[in-house]
Amino acid sequence: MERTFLMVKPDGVQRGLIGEVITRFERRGFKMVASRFERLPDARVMEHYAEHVQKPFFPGLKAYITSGPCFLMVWEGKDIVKISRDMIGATNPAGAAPGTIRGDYALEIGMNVIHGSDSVETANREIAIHFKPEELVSYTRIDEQYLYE
Ligand code: IDP
Ligand code: MG
Repeated sequence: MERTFLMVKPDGVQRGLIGEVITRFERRGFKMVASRFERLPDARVMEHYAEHVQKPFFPGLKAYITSGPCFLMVWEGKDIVKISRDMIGATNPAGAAPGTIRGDYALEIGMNVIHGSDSVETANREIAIHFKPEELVSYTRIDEQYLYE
């Protein structure tokens, strides 16, 4: 079953949106398999955002993402990488559709509430950056027989 890395960013934590984010993914039928609440250490920020370190917005992004604690999660379910990106919405909340997390709760590209992996390959890379294999919990949710045909 496919897995992805999701993270409520410091603005989402400070604005009390952890529960809202979890609720949306739980109700869709996805299953949380790992979580951690922490302030990201610099080394992991560089690794996580390796593709962006040379970009002009990176200093601001690094200051933002380390400005407070984040809520890190691994979730599992059918097609979760694509579906979670659709649920999160466009990177710039100004263009994010209503009904998406960014479209409902954010206004600015530099304060967009949540991170979600953009491909299965990225998901596997990001999960490995933030979690040890033994931190991922395998279990069956009791409603799976009514989620999957
Ligand atoms: P994504 O989060 O939708 O995958 P990416 O392009 O991977 O978007 O960018 C990672 C994060 O970097 C964004 O979520 C946002 O927080 C920040 N970011 C991206 N582009 C900009 C920008 O032009 N200005 C400020 N922050 C940006
Ligand atoms: Mg990205």
